[in-house]
Amino acid sequence: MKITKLLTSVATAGAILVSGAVSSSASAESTLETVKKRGHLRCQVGQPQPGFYNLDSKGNWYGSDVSICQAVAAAVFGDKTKLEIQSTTSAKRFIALAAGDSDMLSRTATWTLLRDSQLGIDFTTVNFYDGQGFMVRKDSGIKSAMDLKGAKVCVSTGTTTELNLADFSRTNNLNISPVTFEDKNVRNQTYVKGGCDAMTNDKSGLASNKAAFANPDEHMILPETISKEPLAPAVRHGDNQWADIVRWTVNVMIAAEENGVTSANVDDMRTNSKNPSVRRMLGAEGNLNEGLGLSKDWAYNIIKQVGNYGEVYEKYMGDGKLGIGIPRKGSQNALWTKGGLMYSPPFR
Ligand SMILES: N[C@@H](CCC(=O)N[C@@H](CS)C(=O)NCC(=O)O)C(=O)O
Repeated sequence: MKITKLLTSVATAGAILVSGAVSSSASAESTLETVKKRGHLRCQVGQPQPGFYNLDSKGNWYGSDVSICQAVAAAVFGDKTKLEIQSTTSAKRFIALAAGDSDMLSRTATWTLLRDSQLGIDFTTVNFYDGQGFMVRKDSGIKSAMDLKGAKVCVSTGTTTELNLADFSRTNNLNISPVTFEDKNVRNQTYVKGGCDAMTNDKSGLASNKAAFANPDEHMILPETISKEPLAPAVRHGDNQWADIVRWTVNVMIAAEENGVTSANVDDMRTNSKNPSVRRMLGAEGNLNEGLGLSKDWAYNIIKQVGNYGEVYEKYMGDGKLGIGIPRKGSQNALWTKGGLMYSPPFR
């Protein structure tokens, strides 16, 4: 009988209340079995915002983090639409995942030691390297984060953002007053209406928030990056096979880009590629699918239905019609072959 911690209250990285314990036996149904029986994947994202997770006029979700949800559904069911998206605030996300409301979380969550080891969840692999920044109104005259002495700064609660802001203020003797919000829409409105001198968030989040403002040109993101925010999909602690499925789904998207496999050419690649690694990944040879408990065409389905990492980045994070214009070239989110940090372990 294995004992796992059940968390009833989580204050991101502050006080963690661990109440009692629940037992789970080795014979308990695996997440993969539960998901298959249910007939769809439950995937948690954040409150709608451009780039990561957003809603179209028909109520359909799209975005880079939504694409990871779709990719896991494609891997498990061969159908990216076998998916229920759940939208949760930053403050509630980890409790909801640990409690079993969703099968995975794909929503701008920073991988930290405390979250990985004390909240009943596990991070899989980084799908976006970010860092925290500040946004101000252009007419404020503020040009640097060091100008924020005594400033009121709008920030979401239950985030690393809130904690980093306190560290930054203390380290630099800035005496910043945080103004905290659970609902990011109220946070944004308060900032836009002048209730705060600045707003802080992951820089990609700031670009996303700014893109959704009525007058984005009136705002600017300050040059400083005050933290490391490796954003990674997470799963509930204790089911290694399920963690492998989510981790290798992201790896497929990265490896596909590295090897020039796209949603447009994946059929041709599966039949004609001479690259052994690509052949193994696409199930044309070998049995790499078996340990994951997935069919031979799991990776093919991900790429065919969702696309590789670069395709998804361009569409939602880059200069695509729905994108939020975050340059990838020269950034940490470029492939390792182009000087970035996006790197998949080998398909063998
Ligand atoms: N990466 C940070 C920030 C989390 C976060 O989701 N921040 C932004 C998104 S970039 C936000 O506006 N969150 C509100 C929401 O989506 O509900 C963390 O993991 O704590």
